[in-house]
Amino acid sequence: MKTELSSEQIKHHRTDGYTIVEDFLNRDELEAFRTVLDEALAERGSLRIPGQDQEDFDEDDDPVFLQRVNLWTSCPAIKELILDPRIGKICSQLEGVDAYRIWHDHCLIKRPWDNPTSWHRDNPNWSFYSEHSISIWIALDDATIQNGCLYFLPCTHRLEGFKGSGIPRSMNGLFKTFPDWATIKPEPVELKAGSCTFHNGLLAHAAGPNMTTGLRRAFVAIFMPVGSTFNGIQNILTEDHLDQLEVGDELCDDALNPIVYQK
Ligand SMILES: O=C(O)CCC(=O)C(=O)O
Ligand SMILES: [Fe+2]
Repeated sequence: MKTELSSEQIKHHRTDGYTIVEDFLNRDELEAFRTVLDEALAERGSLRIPGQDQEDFDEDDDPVFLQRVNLWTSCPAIKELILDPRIGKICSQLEGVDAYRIWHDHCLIKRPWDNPTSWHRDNPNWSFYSEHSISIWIALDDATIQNGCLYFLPCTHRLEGFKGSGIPRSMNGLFKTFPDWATIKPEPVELKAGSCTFHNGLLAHAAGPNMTTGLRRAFVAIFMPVGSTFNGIQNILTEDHLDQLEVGDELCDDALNPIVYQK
């Protein structure tokens, strides 16, 4: 795992909202991860979010990707990678935050002809608000313009507070909320398998459709600063967990959201 960051990467992250780490996983690590992911997916079946009754989007006429949330909770090898403190340390260096918990992980598999992922911001959809939430997006296949790589709208993480919730159905949805952003030049990020990006949870981003006959597999993990508090949004929380939370409570369940890094 490549865990050293340059000062340029940190600077770029803070100004533009994202960082690219080439060859984050080496060939052997990538192969091993693909294998454990296949096993974890087979074990999970069609359940999208553990503890919630939501099956797949497969019934959907316009699938965007196949999504499986919180595989780390059932697969020890995924847990080992995703809770690795070296990833938490990268998040800490990029965002200038001392300590992180995992929020959740998910694998996002764009199958042949799956639709684009519309422009959206992540953090307004999560159960806490933070200017410093951050995701790692690991390419498990080469991510290309053809098969649905990510696109970022640079610097948008520093604009408009926590406005812009939801993932609009249409590509132009976010620009109805933020018309000024329609002139910001999108930056596509093609990645070799094993490379990754980190993006701030307020940065606007999207992905293209998969116009190939192969899969575009990505594994994503989301980290929240220690001390983040519940904002009333359910997101991936179970009904039981939701019943126990009041707005303003710290999200500090060490079983569900363990600390991954403390400076
Ligand atoms: O991979 C995709 O299509 C979307 C990923 C995304 O929105 C995210 O990781 O926040
Ligand atoms: Fe996203």
